[in-house]
Amino acid sequence: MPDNQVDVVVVGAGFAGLYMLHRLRGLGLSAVAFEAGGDVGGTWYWNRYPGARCDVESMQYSFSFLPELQQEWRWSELYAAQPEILTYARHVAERLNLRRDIRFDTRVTSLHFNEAAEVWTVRTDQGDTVVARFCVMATGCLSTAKMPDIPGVESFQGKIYHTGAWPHEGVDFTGQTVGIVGTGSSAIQAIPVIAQQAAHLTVFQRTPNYSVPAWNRPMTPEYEAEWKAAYPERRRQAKELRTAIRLVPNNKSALDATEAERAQEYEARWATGGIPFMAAFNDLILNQTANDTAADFVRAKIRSIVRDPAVADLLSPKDYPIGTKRICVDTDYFVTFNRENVTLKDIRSAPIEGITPNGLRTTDASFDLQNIVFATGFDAMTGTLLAMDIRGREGRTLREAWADGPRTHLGLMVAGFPNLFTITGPGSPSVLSNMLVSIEQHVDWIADCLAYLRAAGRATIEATEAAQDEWVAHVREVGERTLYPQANSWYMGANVPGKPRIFMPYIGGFPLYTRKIEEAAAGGYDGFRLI
Ligand code: N01
Repeated sequence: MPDNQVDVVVVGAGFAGLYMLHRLRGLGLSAVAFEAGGDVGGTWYWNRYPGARCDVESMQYSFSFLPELQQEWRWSELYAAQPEILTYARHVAERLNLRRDIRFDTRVTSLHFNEAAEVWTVRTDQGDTVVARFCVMATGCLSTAKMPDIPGVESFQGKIYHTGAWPHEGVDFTGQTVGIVGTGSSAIQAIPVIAQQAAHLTVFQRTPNYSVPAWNRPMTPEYEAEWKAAYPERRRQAKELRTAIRLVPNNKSALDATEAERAQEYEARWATGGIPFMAAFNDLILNQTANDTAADFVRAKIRSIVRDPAVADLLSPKDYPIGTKRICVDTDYFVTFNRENVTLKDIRSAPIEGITPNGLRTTDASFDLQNIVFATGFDAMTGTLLAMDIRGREGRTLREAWADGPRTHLGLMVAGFPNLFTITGPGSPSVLSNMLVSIEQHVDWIADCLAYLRAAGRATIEATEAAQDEWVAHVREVGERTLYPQANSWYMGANVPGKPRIFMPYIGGFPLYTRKIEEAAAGGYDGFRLI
């Protein structure tokens, strides 16, 4: 093929892009991946803030497709820190010899479908123009960092950082004053570490978050051996659960338990820590009264850890159900507020007015700061896709197609955009699941689909409008049966002004979703038009 023609363009070289490239090679298809970063790793390339680590256990937050890889690789901690996960991604790229097909420091700017030739023309900010039959968007769900629009930023004489685009050389806050804006998962990990370094840390909090301890610890040889001996079985068990994370669910309603039983269950889960806390009962995200019991438990824990009752009260979420914003998992978060050098500032009652040359001003006070860290999150799930000029049939843009919120069929394809696939797209379990499991699932589905098209002599595949309408309605209906829509979360697009307020991921659970996408494929790609 000429240099500028490939079978498949992959956008992104995080875990999704890496595995996609590997599968494409196996199919004998030519492919090139474009990656905006200077190396592989995606999320783990950009999010280098102090304390960054995964909150899914490493034995599970890892690829399963290569049995030798999962046997050989050794994680040093229960929850690996960012540098180790990045090293793992690099190892995968090298072991599978993937780098030769990746163009780094290259951002895709546009993808246009040519209806006559049935190909995509892909352009990049480095001047590349590549023609491909298929495009796979391996662009991640949390890859467009969101800086709030605060007046005066340009006047600030100190340093400004965003957790999602942290300097590679690291930052030394020793002896300095630091302000951090935001109290989501990123901030909750960064705050305890920055507090140990900085002379003084001020935390600007708009909405408090529920957080459960990680109890992170070094990996023991016994725990590692136990997992490795049973890997295939444990991976299979994980896929039978809603989140595709292997944990022990309790199939009982919180309301069928006595107060003492509830207390015992929550205490036990607090003591083991992490995301499994939300599996304490089967109705925590479905029933407000059930949810209140878990929320009350966490609020009581906050009161028991934080010495100043006024600070504890401020740190206690009150106006949304637990778990409806992503549950946070921390190491020493609440106890950090007992430190002399940490101040919590409530910016719900006194919002930030502006950044000044020397710091930050709220409606009721001024703060002298040498550094401001924005831990303000991402334009999640759609931001990265919509930042590119994607045009399908009749020149229709993805922006137009998604003007009222993202619309996909099965989170895998968009009607009107033939041969363009999304990995962990909106409308799939994605961010509600173990991302590595969902990534492998989508990559395998797409690879199998491409093999099918070739065998069947078809040039294009496209979601039908009718199937997409039905799927979008189903995703919405299932979402509305839960408590999720009650929170101003990034799941709902609520953190980006003007973004349609829609619950974007699919909450039907990994097993049900698996059944649906497998049935579609087995039925000759039901809900898709093959030409
Ligand atoms: O972002 P967030 P994140 N003025 O959107 C506040 C994954 N993750 O980077 O809630 C003032 O959750 C905002 O306040 P509010 C995980 O899925 C995983 O922390 O909108 N404040 C909120 O407190 C996670 O959910 C891991 O009122 C503003 C914070 O900034 C997702 O990434 C680690 C503001 C943003 O929280 C995103 O997490 C890290 C403004 N203008 C992240 N705008 C692990 O695996 C926003 N905020 C452990």
